[in-house]
Amino acid sequence: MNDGGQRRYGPLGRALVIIPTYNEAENIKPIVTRVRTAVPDADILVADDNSPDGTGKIADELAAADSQVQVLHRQGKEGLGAAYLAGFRWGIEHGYGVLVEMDADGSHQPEELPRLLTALKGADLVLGSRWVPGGRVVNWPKSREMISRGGSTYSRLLLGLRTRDVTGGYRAFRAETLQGIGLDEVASQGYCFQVDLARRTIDAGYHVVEVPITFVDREIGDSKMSRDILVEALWRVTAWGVTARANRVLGRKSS
Ligand SMILES: Nc1nc2c(ncn2[C@@H]2O[C@H](COP(=O)(O)OP(=O)(O)OP(=O)(O)O)[C@@H](O)[C@H]2O)c(=O)[nH]1
Ligand SMILES: [Mg+2]
Repeated sequence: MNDGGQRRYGPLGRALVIIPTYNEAENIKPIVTRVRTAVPDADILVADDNSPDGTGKIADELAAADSQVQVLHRQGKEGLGAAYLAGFRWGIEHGYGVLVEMDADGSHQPEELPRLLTALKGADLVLGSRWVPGGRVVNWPKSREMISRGGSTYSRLLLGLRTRDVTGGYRAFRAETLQGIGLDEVASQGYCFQVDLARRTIDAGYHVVEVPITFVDREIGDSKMSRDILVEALWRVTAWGVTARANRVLGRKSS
């Protein structure tokens, strides 16, 4: 992570809040309403993976009533990472300067987004962070907190990152940052998608800033966290760490 140094940052441009959804029928309307109230200038893209509970249809109704809400319908459940990649591409094609990641379940509070966007004026990527002073989690079972903290610590140590919260999914990217980190090569799907984007951004020398957030556990709907997602995260992070070390020993630049 560099410190931003003397760099000058260009104006932010229009912001697109990307909300991936899979079976979030009860959550989608409240979250869209909250985002529209908290950041009236930002547009919203719901990226729905053909949710069986009809989330996509509700999103269509919200879009029909509000020109600042759009829906990207995808064929079927392909994971959070694939939904974000499709959302990023859509946003970049449509000329947005800022791409925001936000869960649909209320864990990421839209009311905190103005603080993230203000920090992005002097950064390439802003991470909403639970593990910096001022950040916290509310109503999270101890087991989930342990997994998340452990995942962040393991990733940080193995990948040599100084960032505290590398697994969180409340983030604001400048479009140029996403264009500069090789999105076409990102294959991670679940939880480790966030680690993957963070490490690529940091390794590419971009300036990353953490802003404390209060993360609230979902109250409605089912978690998509699964054993498969955790296993994917563990093996991918381990493989990246081992490859980077091997490349260092062999004197090659890590990819
Ligand atoms: N489009 C799409 N969205 C997904 C998929 N998996 C999860 N999501 C969405 O991604 C966001 C994060 O998923 P969550 O299930 O909340 O995952 P989590 O925050 O790790 O787990 P909990 O908060 O404990 O439920 C939510 O908005 C989900 O609806 C998927 O395969 N496709
Ligand atoms: Mg969640």
